[in-house]
Amino acid sequence: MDRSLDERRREALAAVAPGTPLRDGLERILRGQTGGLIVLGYNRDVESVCSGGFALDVEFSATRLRELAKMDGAIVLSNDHKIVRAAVHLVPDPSIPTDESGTRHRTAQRVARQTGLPIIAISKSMRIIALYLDGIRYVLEESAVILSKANQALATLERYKHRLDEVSGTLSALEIEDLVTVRDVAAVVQRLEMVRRISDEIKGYVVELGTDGRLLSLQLDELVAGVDSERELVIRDYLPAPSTRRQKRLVDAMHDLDTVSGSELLDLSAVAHVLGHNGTDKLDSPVSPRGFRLLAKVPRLPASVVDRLVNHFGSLQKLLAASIDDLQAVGGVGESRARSVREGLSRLAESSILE
Ligand code: 3AT
Ligand code: 3AT
Ligand code: MN
Repeated sequence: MDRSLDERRREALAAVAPGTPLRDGLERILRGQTGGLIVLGYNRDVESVCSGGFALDVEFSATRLRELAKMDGAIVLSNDHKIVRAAVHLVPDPSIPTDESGTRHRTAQRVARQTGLPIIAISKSMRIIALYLDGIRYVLEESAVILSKANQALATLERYKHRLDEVSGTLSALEIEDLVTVRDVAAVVQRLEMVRRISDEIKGYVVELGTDGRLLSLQLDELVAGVDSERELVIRDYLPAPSTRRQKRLVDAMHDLDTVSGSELLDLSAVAHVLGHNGTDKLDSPVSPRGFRLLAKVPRLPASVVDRLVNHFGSLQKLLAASIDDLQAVGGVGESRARSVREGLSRLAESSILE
């Protein structure tokens, strides 16, 4: 039950995203200019702050919500969004801090803190829909406003992705020639992480946009297809770990990369450090890949076979030098698969000539 605030925020924003019945109800209240206060969920904690009003047990509809909002007080929805109480006076613990001024908004922020549930306040005077989660307030903006932010982020993502493709192509070429330095690897990981971060931001907008975010979602998927797996493959290629502990170190390195600060991410030495390559002048040290990333580019090769090939040969250079007979010595690799690996690697080698 210990879910991160970010996860709960995305879930709450998804529940009120454009295209949902709940958002339709909120927009009706906004247009009706009555204001409203809505608790998204019913449990013991909510029960303990409810006073007065009346109990209901009716299916949710946007028009019912809007009618009930005409009355003073709050509306309580069950966890599956039935309308369970209306015209309720909420009485949260007055010692809970709040930085709002109007009584509706002070109540919303306190009840959110006290119950852990999302609370929505529709302001009559300011014509704003706000979502409170824990102590934090998020204004639900119109789709057009979110879309313009999202499109800016998408343009940035396109630039980042273009640059990623460049450095990733360079790395492939250097790997074939066995001329890779730590700097080349760090540059790819840096770009992969930048792309991942901006696409995560866009995923947040997609959630907020609901049905208005479908096109954005398609554009995002197309731009970042394969980026997550590429990130893991590069790290597996270059983590300097003894094979027995490689699995654990991979998880650690992925986690460290997730938590690197924005400014550290711009520093290639800091990125190299996360990958386990530290020390002065380390950036110019030569390194060799195990071969995971390039083998993943060979069509129709299952991940289990990739693992076995890398375990058997130990490095990309040995894989490149392997004959069809050598490849067949690996368990699960028959003649046709050996041939397709051989051809796949040769094709990659030819197409990756350095410019
Ligand atoms: P608002 O969004 O509240 O402006 P509504 O469609 O929710 O409109 P209400 O039930 O709040 O409507 O009623 C508002 C007023 O409209 C009340 C009454 O003066 C007038 N009204 C409603 N129904 C009729 C009717 N059948 N004939 C004449 N006037 C009516
Ligand atoms: P507006 O921006 O004016 O809509 P506000 O935060 O200024 O909101 P007000 O003091 O103007 O709030 O109160 C507006 C309504 O909010 C009055 C009442 O219907 C509802 N409200 C305020 N406090 C509570 C409460 N504790 N429980 C239920 N409803 C409340
Ligand atoms: Mn007010």
